[in-house]
Amino acid sequence: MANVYIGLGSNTEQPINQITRALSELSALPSSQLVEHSGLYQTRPIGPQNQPDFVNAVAQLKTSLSPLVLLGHLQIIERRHRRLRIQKWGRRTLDLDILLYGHVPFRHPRLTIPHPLMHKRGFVLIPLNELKPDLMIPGKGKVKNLIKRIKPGTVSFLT
Ligand code: A4P
Ligand code: MG
Repeated sequence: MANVYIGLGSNTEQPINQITRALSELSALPSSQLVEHSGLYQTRPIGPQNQPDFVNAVAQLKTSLSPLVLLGHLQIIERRHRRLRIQKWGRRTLDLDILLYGHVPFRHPRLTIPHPLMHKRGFVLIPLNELKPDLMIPGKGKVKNLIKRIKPGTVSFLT
């Protein structure tokens, strides 16, 4: 079983609800087990500023699904949440990103792991730090060190 971290984000149509439902859908994935998840955080948008704050969280899974099969399942969940893609980095009902899959990088036209910008983003690092501060992001460093570069006040614990 591979150890996998998934980033969850939502900023429309009752984001807390979207994330809570998505966590329970992750716990029902085949050949997988939801190990734990962070709390929910309210985060300032990165990218276009004319959109609501996001709710973000991170979940840890153990899975025997391959990276691409897992991505397929996550996209089915996104579609179930009536995910629309209107604007790059714009508002969305649900975004599910594969942050890390084991310790190995994975490169494919549809999937890049580690998620390329995760080491710079407070909305990923702060929830991840709650779960695994000593986790190493390959080539970037430990989560607990990377969070020192996050601008204070952009991520706040919700629930
Ligand atoms: N894809 C490649 N690698 C991955 C991966 N590791 N995990 C591909 C998931 N998907 C991956 O994604 C586009 C394509 O990326 C997918 O079809 C998949 O094959 P998308 O979710 O349709 O597009 P997107 O999310 O708009 O683009 P992108 O570049 O993934 O954006 P991010 O990096 O997800 O950023 N601000 C706050 N506060 N909180 C947020 O959650 N999210 C974003 C989106 C911007 N600002 C934010 C937040
Ligand atoms: Mg995405």
